[in-house]
Amino acid sequence: FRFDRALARRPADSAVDGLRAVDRGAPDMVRFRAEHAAYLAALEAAGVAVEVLPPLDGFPDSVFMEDPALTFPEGAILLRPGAPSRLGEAAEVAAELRARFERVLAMEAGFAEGGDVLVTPRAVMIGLSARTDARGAGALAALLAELGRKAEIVTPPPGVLHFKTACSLLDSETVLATGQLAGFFPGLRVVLVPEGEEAAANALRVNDVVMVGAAFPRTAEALDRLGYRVVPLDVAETGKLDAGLSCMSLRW
Ligand code: CIR
Repeated sequence: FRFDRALARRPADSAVDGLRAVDRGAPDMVRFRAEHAAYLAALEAAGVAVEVLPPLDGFPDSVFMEDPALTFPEGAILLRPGAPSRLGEAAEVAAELRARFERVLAMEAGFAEGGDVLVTPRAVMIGLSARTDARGAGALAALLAELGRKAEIVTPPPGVLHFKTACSLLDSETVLATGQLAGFFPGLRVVLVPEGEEAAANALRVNDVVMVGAAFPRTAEALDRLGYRVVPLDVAETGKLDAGLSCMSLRW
């Protein structure tokens, strides 16, 4: 969770057509852009140098940079998003990563999205989902091994979009998770999000702060009591596209 750099992409006007499991209306683009800008400012305030790429109108979900690639200080991996409308996002980010990393590996089989990948000190956890299949998870595990990272493939219960929709890393020993993932993290301390605030589990630890959705005061209070420095961020419009705080940047 220590990061020096991040890469983000401005929301395209086409984000109103972004994928969502339940249609609660299109995001209001003025507010969505404001949420995105506040998020980038919070990353900068946390000590991260953020580079922002121009919007890609042909890819409504391309603001969610986390899904088509993985980044580590030692190299990057181009993924194969399982949503057909998002598969082409990997090619769009390829040159950007090659300009910033000496090693850029690329998946060639199956499907995997970055939202299904939780980096913990013990292993890089890959959750199977409607977007990440067993073949893709296996291919990704092999690429992670090339970067010297151990992978662990897990099968979360169905119903959440991505593994990290329901969990996030709080520090090297602690994970924030919904009750349904309580048993998934042997060797780590698990802080459960309060009932009714399940969406708060997509928090984002960056350097000394934990960014949490502003609509989740009980989660913020619980984390504050545990000694974390909480930065609440409005993600109301972002949430209409089933996305949260981890989704909007690649970090390394
Ligand atoms: C999608 O369905 O792909 C986007 N609307 C949301 C992606 C959220 N990304 C993430 O959780 N990593």
